Amino acid sequence: MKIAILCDTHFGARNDGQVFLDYYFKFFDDVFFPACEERGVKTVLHLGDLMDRRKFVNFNTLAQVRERFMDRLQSMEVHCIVGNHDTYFKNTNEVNSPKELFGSRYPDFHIYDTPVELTFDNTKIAMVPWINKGNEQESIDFINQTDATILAGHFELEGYQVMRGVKHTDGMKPDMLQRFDKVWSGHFHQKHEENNVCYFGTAYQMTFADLFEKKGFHIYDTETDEIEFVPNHDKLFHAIPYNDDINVAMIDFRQYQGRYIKVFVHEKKDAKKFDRLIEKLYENNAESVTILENETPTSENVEVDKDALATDTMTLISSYIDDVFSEDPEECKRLKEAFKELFLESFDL
Ligand SMILES: [Mn+2]
Repeated sequence: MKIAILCDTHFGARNDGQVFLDYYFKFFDDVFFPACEERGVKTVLHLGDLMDRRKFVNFNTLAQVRERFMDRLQSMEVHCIVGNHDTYFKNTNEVNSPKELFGSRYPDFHIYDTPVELTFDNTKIAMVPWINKGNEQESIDFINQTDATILAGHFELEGYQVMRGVKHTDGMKPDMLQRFDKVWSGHFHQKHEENNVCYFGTAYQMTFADLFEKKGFHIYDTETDEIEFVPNHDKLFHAIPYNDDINVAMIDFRQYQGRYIKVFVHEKKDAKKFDRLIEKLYENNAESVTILENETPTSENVEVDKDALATDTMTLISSYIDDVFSEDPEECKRLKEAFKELFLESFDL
């Protein structure tokens, strides 16, 4: 049988922005549901972070998620674990938005806030929701004793990429997951794979940092043990490199409607031509246009380069804490943990 895998849908992201929500649903309308129908997929795994906001829900977002996502999934059996964005408290998964919002309304939408083993044909998959202080031991015991060959979760694993080029320096050690044939995870939003661990990434762009990332979703076939990647080519974020050779008349501006654009200017002697380009973008209702002078779009400058700062910033903070609280190692430890948590939260995974 074929099983579709989703994760990190983050409905309601960017302050419940309608542009984002429409763009997310477009993936489901144009890519996800048609691809599932074509392949006869009747089962879906969701690896956490269904909703974006941890504490509240915007009812306009909720109404649309029901109508344009949940209602359409009703012909399928869905197994959803909770992610860090789905839980109200930091130290327990017990109060979580999927259960509160959708729990009893959708009988075939199963929500797990504790670990579970599921069997599809002859394939056993162990599913582990977000690991926090309260359920850490229980989760580890479960991982150590399950005889499932595939482990799926919302893992924060050391050595994997928080953002492209930035490795997470703390968290769970991947060694303890070595014995599984495959480890599948949500949480880190860039699609990447190393050893037996695969982070699927978000199915669509979430920030400008996704400009050069491959987006889409995956379908696992229990018979062949193979994973198919179904690409989503629709982009919310675009880079336009500008120099005076550009032929404005040849550009199809309709693709930029409702989209976020960064124009990277290399050379601009022909001010008229440049103005025409910018005017055309606004005429075609680009959602946002940002002009960057003397720049080339690279994976480094498409977004403020938080990542290069990442390790350095934490090292800096840590050594400051060490200096100031050198007499109180307990306090040092507590502060470092609190800062790290805040820092990671700023990435909004
Ligand atoms: Mn996430």
